[in-house]
Formats: sequence, structure tokens, C-alpha cells
Amino acid sequence: MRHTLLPVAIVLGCSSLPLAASAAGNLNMICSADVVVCEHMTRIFSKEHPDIHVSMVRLSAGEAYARLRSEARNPRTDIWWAGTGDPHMQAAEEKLTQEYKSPLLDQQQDWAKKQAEISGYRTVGIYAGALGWGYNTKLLAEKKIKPPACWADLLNPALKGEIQIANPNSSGTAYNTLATLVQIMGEDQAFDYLKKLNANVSQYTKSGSAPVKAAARGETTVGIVFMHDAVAMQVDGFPVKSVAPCEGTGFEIGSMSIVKGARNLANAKAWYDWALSAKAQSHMKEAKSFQLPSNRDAEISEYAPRFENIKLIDYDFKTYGDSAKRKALLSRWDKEIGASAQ
Ligand code: S7P
Repeated sequence: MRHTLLPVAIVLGCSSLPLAASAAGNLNMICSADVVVCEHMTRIFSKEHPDIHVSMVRLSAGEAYARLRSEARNPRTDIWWAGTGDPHMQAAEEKLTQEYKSPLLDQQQDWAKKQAEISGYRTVGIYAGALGWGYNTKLLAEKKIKPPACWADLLNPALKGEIQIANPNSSGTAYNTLATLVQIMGEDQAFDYLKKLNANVSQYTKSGSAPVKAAARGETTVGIVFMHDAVAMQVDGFPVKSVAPCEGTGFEIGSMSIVKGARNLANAKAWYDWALSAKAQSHMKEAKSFQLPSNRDAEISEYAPRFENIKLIDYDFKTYGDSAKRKALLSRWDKEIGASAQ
């Protein structure tokens, strides 16, 4: 392995900014977006930084957070890119990640900067996306089920065994769903709702986007996911319709964090600065990743569900990104929902 620090030219939106110099060597990354975009972005970065060898592993956000906790004394991971913001906030609170103020921070949307500010600059927003679900239009029509437009509609007995959602312990999407329902309904009512919903759920998957992929293949009728993940199936040609719940819904701020004690810190910063650039973020849509980018100059896909068309709640990232809150909600979920789902 080479250890010499070699400055490389980084082509970003604004070349006059004092960007982190990247070093030759390795970069160990956890990616918590869809594996297709993880591989796509890794490939592009590697082409632009041929002296940095990126080892990427795809983990759901809850699993990634658990991995960082288990590596705390001996970090193997340098950077955690993408995945819902709540567990990034929890990692920040536990100081598993380190402060970094990228020179590109000013180019980001306010919601991305706010994520950085409230975490003490230990994480930053890189994209945003609203929560909802996707359903298989053919199956629904065949089964003569009324299309679910509201959270309340998912309790329709006609949907018994027809819904998939991920497990909030492993999946950032499912934790975001749990936190969203608690914010819309209040905690006790949200758990009542989830108990009723449980009767219609056939499977709690590990990964957050798996339910809508199953709906696309006709293995289930409804998948509770981020709307952009349902849109990706639609764009792939599957009979899937994405829904923004009528009562209102939560959203994610997909985030990025540098691990505390990262062995390849210069390379982690090189990825971080690159990933905040308009140019890098404009590549996401090529992998059918239709979130709203954080860089104000990044291209937004025509397929991206736009926030102005969705009834959004004022999601409280500080409260639901708190470790104690996460622990309490997940242990209640395990007891009241997970245990009866086994
Ligand atoms: O596919 C993109 C995306 O939806 O993947 C993440 C999603 O939550 C899946 O991860 P989990 O398995 O942790 O639920 C999102 O951050 C992202 O927008």
C-alpha cells in the first residue's frame, strides 16, 4: 500500500475552493442507498480518482449504524455515504463520526446545512425524499381493492397479507416510517395503528426498498417505501404507482458522515467534497435514484417526487435522531409488533 500524499486535481462545481487534498491509497465506505447507485457513484469517483481504491459495502442504515458502533474502538470504515439521516444523527450524537466542514457546504440547500448544524457538523444532508408507498396497479385491479391513498386505507381488511414494509431495526426507511407515524398520530395511537397494520403485513424485510421491488414483481401488492423508490420501479416499466399519503407524511434527509478515527481521512474528505458537488449529485439519476439533491446547482430528475406537491410534516430530525429515542421506539416496536410478527 502506498502512503505518500499525492495531491490530485478534483473537478468540482467551483474549482477555486480549497478542497480536501486526496491521498493515494484506500477508502473504506459503507453505502446505505440502493446498491445500484452505490456501485454507480463508486465507479464514477474511482474514474476521477484513479489513485484511490474504494472498497464499498452496502448496508441498510440501521445496520450501518450498528456496524459503526461495533467498530468504535477500532474503526475500519472511513466514510458512511447515504441512507436516512436519523441513524447518521444518532451516530453523530454518540461521537462515532467526526466534525468536518466542507468548503462546499455553502452550495447546499438549507435543509442539508441544518442537518450539519444540529449534529455539530458530524453529518450533512446529501439528498431528500418523501415517504409513501408503491402499489402494483395490476394486482390491485385484479383483486378489486380500492387504491390506498391515505395511511388509514392501509388498514383495509381487503389488504390482509398484501403489504410489505421493512423492519425498523435494520432499515432506515422503516425507522423513518415509525417516527413519521408517531409524529402524525402521537406515540400510543401510532403503535395501535401499527398493530392493526401488522394484520395486513406479510413480511418485514431487512432493506427499506425491498417491499416495492417485491410489489413490482407481483410478489406483494403494496410496499411502504420512499416515494422515489416506487417511482424507480415505474420508470423501470413495472406496473407500480407511487402514493403520497393524504394525511401527510414524513421525509428523509439522506446523509453522509466521516467516521471518527478514519484511517484514510484525506480520502474520506475527498469523497465527501466530491459527493457534495453538483456534478457528482447530477449522476445519481443515471442509476434511477430520484431523490432531491442537496446541492442547489445539481440537476433534478424529471421523475423526482417534488416536495411542493406533497403534504409534508415538519419532521423533527433532532428528536427522532436522538439515540435514546431510537432505542425506546425500537424496543417498543420489538415488543408490540416484531414479537407477534415472528
Ligand atoms: O434507494 C434509495 C434510498 O431510498 O435508499 C435508502 C433507503 O432508506 C433504503 O435503505 P434502508 O434499507 O436503510 O431502508 C434511502 O436513504 C434512499 O433514498
